[in-house]
Amino acid sequence: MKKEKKTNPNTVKEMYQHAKERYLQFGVNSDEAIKKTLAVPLSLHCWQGDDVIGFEGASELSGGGILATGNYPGRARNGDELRKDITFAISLIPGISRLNLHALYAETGGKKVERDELEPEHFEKWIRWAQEQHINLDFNPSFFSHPLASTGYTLASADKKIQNFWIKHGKASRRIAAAMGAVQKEPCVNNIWIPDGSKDMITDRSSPRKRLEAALDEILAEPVNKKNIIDTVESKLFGIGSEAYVVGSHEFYMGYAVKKQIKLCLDMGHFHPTETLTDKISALLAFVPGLLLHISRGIRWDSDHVALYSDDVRELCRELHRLETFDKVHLALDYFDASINRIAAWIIGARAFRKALLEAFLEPVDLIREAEQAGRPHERLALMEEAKLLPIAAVWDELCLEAGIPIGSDWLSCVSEYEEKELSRRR
Ligand code: RNT
Ligand code: ZN
Repeated sequence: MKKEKKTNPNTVKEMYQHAKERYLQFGVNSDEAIKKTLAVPLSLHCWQGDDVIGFEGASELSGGGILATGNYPGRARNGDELRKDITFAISLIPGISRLNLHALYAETGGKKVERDELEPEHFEKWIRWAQEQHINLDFNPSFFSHPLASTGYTLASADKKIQNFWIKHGKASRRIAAAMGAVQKEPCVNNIWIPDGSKDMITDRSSPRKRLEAALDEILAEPVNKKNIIDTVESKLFGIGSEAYVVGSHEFYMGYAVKKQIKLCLDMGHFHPTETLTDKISALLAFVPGLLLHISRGIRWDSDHVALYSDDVRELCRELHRLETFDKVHLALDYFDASINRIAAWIIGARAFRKALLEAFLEPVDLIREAEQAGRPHERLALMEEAKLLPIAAVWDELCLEAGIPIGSDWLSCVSEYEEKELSRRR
């Protein structure tokens, strides 16, 4: 028998009162934790809505060492559909959302505009939508899915013509990001990630890196109003087709970000499997002005599975809270799964991240620190363990209720309805 599944708000309220008391025993104010959780901005990646295809007329994501697999029906095919989907997804995600755009998502009104000639006007519709929705935008130049990226090298290319094209694209993207930042309340984060690398051994690992450094220097030399844009650079361990060598490795960009005093982007899927971002945050913040974190899930060869309420994400949020560093760290989702309902994929990842944040703000960190400082490591460990089983679920439900978002799995029926009414018509 199928049971009525809708959550009763009165039950949520009642459960929350008990949970609140329980947290108070640990010295934690859960009302405050809810407020803090809702206030942290999370940038949703536009590219989950269409499998990183964009609006240039391509039929699939190509090259760049990244891959979207699956053919779940209902992919957004143009700006209007994508905006509709994102607006809908955001209505089921609690807290402040931003939107992260790629240059591929320019709308040029049917006219072919090369990437090195893109202008803010090609993002007019996005900018207007963002203002209507009271959402801030972030941006990324797109160095993949393009004939001039087919050699596997873009900014690090030895071919001057190719390299120059991408430098111009990098500059154009910064102008676009700065224009977005100028009309919104907060700066636009502009993240540079390039796929450059080699499938097999190469003898000269140095020259491409020198070329990349020079190209980045040139891009960043372009004058823009620093109040409107935050520059970040993203490293990678390996990609499909760049298994043996990646020009923009972690060490490369760490050095570069320190040299230029810009922010560094760390993607959860771009490190060795036993390496986590958690331990890198405080080390890097000693030397760079801030970080952008791409929330993702690596699995085997793929760095881009839907993010979950996983140990990695939970540890990361706890660390951010313990360091009280939300002013320096920007957070964004980055994954693409074309094998499941794409809107659900956004919601699953975003809600998972928010849950992890809530858990972090609910941690009895003062008690744990006290034990640590008093030299009672067994108590520290015990408290960390006890904290895991505190009634976070009741607080999460209350958070959703306060945010006016469906509680528990109630959002699933909204997605089914949207699928039936909207997505199923996209054949
Ligand atoms: C690729 C990087 C990069 C991309 C997006 C599409 O491995 O993670 O951030 O996923 O720019
Ligand atoms: Zn990334």
